[in-house]
Amino acid sequence: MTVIAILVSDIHFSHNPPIARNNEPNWYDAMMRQVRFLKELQKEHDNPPIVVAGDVFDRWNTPPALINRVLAEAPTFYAVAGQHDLPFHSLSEIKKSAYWTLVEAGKLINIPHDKPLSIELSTTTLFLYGFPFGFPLHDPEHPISERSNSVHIAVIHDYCWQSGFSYSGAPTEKSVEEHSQSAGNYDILHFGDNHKGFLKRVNRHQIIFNGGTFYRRNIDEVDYCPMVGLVYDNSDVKPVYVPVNKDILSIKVQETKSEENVEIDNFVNYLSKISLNGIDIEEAIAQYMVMHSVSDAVRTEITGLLEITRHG
Ligand SMILES: [Mn+2]
Repeated sequence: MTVIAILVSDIHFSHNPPIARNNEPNWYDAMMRQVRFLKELQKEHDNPPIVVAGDVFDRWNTPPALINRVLAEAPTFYAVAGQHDLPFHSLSEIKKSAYWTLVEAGKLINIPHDKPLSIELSTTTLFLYGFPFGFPLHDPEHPISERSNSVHIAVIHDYCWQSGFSYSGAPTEKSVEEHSQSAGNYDILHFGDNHKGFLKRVNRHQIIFNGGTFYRRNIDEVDYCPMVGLVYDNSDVKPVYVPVNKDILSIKVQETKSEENVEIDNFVNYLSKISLNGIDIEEAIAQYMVMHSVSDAVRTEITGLLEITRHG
């Protein structure tokens, strides 16, 4: 059997580390460890396409520093946009996004939502059907009649509910069964959005692969092992667990603020509240220093600054 695709969900490349990953010496390097794993996995299986079911970036306006790192180190991949990739969750704004920078650079091939994208592979033809955030899943317009030598995957960014793999209060009407009923024609439904990954077989011939988060971002994921899915040419899917033994997961210890920081915070807060119309700023500051017990160091600093502005 030949591997014809690697399925990945919810990468959420982010400039800042999530709080639980705050003690990583270098968050970009930590992210790139798993990118390297993905590249090696791809090479091992003779370079099948990598397919991402949305939320490539954590924010649509990711800074160039991270975009450049992704451009330099990530393999080329296929994807649909998740809500995190889109300005104001709006697909019509997609061309303003970091996601689209990758498209323009040829790093990311956007799977269209109006027609399937076909990829000729040595043993089969792979068809990808795009359902980015906000586009409800449905069966293909032209029924898939000839099943031999082709594998059909719907790539969807929408919540897929499954008992035991959902947060409490998650929309249960978007269950595996509901999704499968509205799109029973595809061989595989590849979901993004629900960060708890699972793989489920329904109706004998269809596989639901909800990849889950690619990185461990929360402290409650301490026992979670991220996975990707290997798709075989008989349309079977097998999970591969991502090595995370080098991850540093920790609860951020809130640093106690030094007394001076608290004073400055209070002062800035005070200044932001007073209306400067008709009030002499110097007078307002002097009043503040009388009313509050401002330390000598801060008083000297402020008086010094006022002196400078006066002689401007
Ligand atoms: Mn997500």
